[in-house]
Amino acid sequence: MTIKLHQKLLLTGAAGGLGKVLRQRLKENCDLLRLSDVQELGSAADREEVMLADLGDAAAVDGIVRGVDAIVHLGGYSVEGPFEPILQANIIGAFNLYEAARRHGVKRVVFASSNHVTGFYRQGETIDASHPPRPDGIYGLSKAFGEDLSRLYFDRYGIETACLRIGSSYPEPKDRRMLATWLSYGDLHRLVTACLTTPVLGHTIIFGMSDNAVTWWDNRLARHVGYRPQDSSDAFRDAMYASTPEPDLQDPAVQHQGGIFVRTGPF
Ligand code: NAI
Ligand code: 15L
Repeated sequence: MTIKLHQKLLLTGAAGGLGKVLRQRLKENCDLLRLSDVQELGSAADREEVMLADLGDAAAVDGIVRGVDAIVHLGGYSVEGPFEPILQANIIGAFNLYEAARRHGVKRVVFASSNHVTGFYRQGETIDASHPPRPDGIYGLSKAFGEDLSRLYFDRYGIETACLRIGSSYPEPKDRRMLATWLSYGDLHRLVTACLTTPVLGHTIIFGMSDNAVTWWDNRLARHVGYRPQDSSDAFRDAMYASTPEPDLQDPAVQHQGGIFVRTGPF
């Protein structure tokens, strides 16, 4: 993947699990990769810039956005938790980012949303981007805000966004649920690259999953993105079934797509 549509790319959340993965790979997609996080990022390597910023700090966010062509926004509170830090990082942080993008003329954003925007759908249902959000907690709600915010900034200002409803992106699936939700790191990079390079992105919601045999999500409304997963959780299936107990079908975490998130949280 060597298409270079963007000269200067901003990667937020660069110190996180997925940020570290994309830090290496996204250099193929740009001339200069600006890395940002509230945590230490180490020194800048060749074709990198490092700028620390708290997403809740509007002036700091303005600084990291100034001068870039596109943004991959991974930064934020990434699990269920108390309202205040989620408010700062995911809600105020997303607002600060889009306001800065508007001021500085950035035209494309890839936003790490989450499957927890729709976590209260049942595991026996197949949903697509036209299904209404059913957040499974404060975290999912904050990502639903980010999706709506990005739609507003597309409708008013023409800033294109791909909202990636990422399933579970890890080296391999960790439990039975993740056989359906798994997104390999290779497919994560393919997905982000497709969103950065497709000629017309518009405002798109796309589920971030590999080519898993069992799936609850249908990406038919995002074909224009041109994302083709090349990995699959299927190779992990037999070992997963052999090493994990039969699920309790009365457990809400087993019944719903969001898994344990549907019964985790501060309330
Ligand atoms: P992570 O928690 O490892 O990384 C998030 C990064 O955001 C951290 O480095 C953290 O320091 C930074 N951050 C948090 N609050 C911040 C603030 N106020 N200002 C600046 N930076 C801040 O999460 P991970 O797994 O790398 O996920 C990346 C993104 O993808 C997150 O937005 C997460 O919600 C989303 N996502 C990840 C999934 C996964 O399977 N890993 C699944 C669904 C969504
Ligand atoms: C997410 O949104 C979280 O960031 C990640 O930690 C995983 O728990 C993932 O969803 C999932 O649903 O497996």
